[in-house]
Amino acid sequence: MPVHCQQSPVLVGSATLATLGALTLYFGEPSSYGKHTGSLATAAHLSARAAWFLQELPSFVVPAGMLVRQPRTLLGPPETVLLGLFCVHYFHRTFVYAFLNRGRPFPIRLLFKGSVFCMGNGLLQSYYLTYCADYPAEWYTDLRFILGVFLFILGMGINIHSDYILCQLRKPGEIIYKIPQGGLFTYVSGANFLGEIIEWIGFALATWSLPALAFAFFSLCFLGLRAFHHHRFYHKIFKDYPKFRKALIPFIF
Ligand code: NDX
Repeated sequence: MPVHCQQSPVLVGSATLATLGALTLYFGEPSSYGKHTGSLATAAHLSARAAWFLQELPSFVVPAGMLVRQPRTLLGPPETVLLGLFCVHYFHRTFVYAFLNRGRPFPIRLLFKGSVFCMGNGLLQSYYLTYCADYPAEWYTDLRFILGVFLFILGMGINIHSDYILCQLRKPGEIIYKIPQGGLFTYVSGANFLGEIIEWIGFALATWSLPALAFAFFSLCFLGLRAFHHHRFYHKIFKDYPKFRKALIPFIF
């Protein structure tokens, strides 16, 4: 049976994402995984690799499932290409990043919440692009699409490079923290987060859609706050932490 675009789930989903972003900022507490994990003795947890794989998997499976049902042409309509970009990000996050990760064990309670979040967001973005978006053929030459895709690719490059630097800091089995060096870490403590924020702002521009704007806003709130907490953590534990380095935005903040 053909599915038709329903505006209300799109509006409710986007408003929920934006509200979660605003609540994250309002409470101002870091999510308690990684550097901000509480006592590992009291909470049930899973290895970081398994946790990131399981948590991010729905963000790939849901849109990829919708993508394979689209008609296959060399360069499909813009909505298919944009959904493809979303899948590329989450393919890397699920099948590559998760297995490079040498992080501390991840609390199962947060893993469950993270999976629900990834499922909801994957469904929202792919539902919108599959059933609601209707771009004209000229969208490929529209400045919003061109600049948005450029920012998406730039942000993804920064994010992957920075995450790779972080994942290489430890030898297998180590759980200590070191000062990240190189790439955008020269300028900011949250280089990987800055890359991801640029990526989703680019995606919002290229799709010109409410769900993508809401996700960019959520990422800005969640990752911006996380960058701020990481920066504070580094200053607390490293007396020789580079003074010049900012939290998220080079030279500014
Ligand atoms: N996952 C997005 N909130 C999150 C999981 C948790 O993809 O209920 C948001 C995502 C979820 C969260 C997700 C949504 C909100 C939730 C939350 C749980 C509770 C919360 C559901 C879904 C919630 C309310 C109440 C509002 C509803 O040991 P370690 O882990 O610290 O090791 C780290 C290592 N490392 C170092 N090693 C040595 N020396 C150092 N100095 C090191 N610094 C770091 O590097 C890790 O192994 C690795 C990376 O660590 P870190 O802390 O820099 O990044 P991390 O936060 O783990 O993110 C990893 C990547 C990164 O590229 C980031 O941009 C992306 O994932 N990400 C992460 C979170 C959300 C997100 C993207 C997005 O919103 N777009």
